[in-house]
Amino acid sequence: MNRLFKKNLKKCIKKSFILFSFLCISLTGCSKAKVQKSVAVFVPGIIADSPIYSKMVDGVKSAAEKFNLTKTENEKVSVFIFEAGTNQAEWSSQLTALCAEAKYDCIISSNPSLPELTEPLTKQFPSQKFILLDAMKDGNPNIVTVRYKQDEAAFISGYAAGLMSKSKKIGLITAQEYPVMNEIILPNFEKGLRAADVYEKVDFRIVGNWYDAKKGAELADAMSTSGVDVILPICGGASQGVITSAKEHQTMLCWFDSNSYSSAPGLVISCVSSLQEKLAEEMTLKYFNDQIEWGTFSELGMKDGYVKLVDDDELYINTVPEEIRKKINAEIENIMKSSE
Ligand code: RBF
Repeated sequence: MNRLFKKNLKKCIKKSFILFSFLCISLTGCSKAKVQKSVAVFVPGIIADSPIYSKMVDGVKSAAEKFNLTKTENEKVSVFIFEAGTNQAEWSSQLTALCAEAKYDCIISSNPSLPELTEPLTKQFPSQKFILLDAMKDGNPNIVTVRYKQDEAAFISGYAAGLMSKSKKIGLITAQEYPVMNEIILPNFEKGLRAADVYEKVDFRIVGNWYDAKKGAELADAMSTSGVDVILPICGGASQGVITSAKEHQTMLCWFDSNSYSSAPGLVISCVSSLQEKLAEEMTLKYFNDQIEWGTFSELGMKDGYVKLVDDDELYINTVPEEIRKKINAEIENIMKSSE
């Protein structure tokens, strides 16, 4: 009886030991996964010729490099870049596949269509987090969004275009129609024109995609031939065609997202840049340091320093007369004051 008891006790201890070891392994496994954060950057389009995307990628990479500097091998974070391409019909399934891999704790992306694509995924994959830039969505505890005050960028671009135009005919070439374009960028561009006493309707044309430079050039050619002398292109890679056409017709250009004065020296009259690289780096570092306020939405503009007219470039100073630059600066100051 005593021997049987001892034998059972031994068996029991052995089983408990195995169970205990298993628990230890799983717990260290879990805590290791928690320490080593891994993010994926989902580029909804192609990086080339879309500064809003290249800046996002650079910002996230830079955040990981900075974070890893002070970390041990076990704590280092990793970044995976996924360039989804221009077929928007595929983005949803590509995102689902990224979530299903369960390799990336957080997916970082940028453009206003992302909240709609990612919301359903937060139900399907409840631990998946999303940082979405240039987008708006609040109230979902798995998503944080930040967007730029595109109304300010569009207003200043329109104001500069209106002051510089001689024909008082202005064009806007967009890749596609989307709510931020139709409800914010176009109306505020027109508002800027009116502030410069230009009342003619904007010649608004659509490429149909974010890459067709030939179509971009055709639309810009047609505009210039009809008397338009300033064009704002917001069409990603298709803008390259707009630049070629502008050089041919000596048409002036306004620019969004980045400093592009050198792409057509003497013709680019304004570059209103968004500080997407800085924002991407800051948000990614916040994520690595567990400081994100999930479920929130914020909007950043000129006053916050995230939307900026590049006014210290020699090409800007040489192309836009001083009196016009002063008027533009005065409007920027008004914007800063009114957002206090
Ligand atoms: N902007 C780009 O520069 N390149 C793109 O490929 C691009 N793709 C977009 C796709 C969709 C569905 C939407 C709604 C916007 C896209 N944008 C793109 C526009 C971008 O979000 C932003 O409005 C502009 O870059 C102006 O700041």
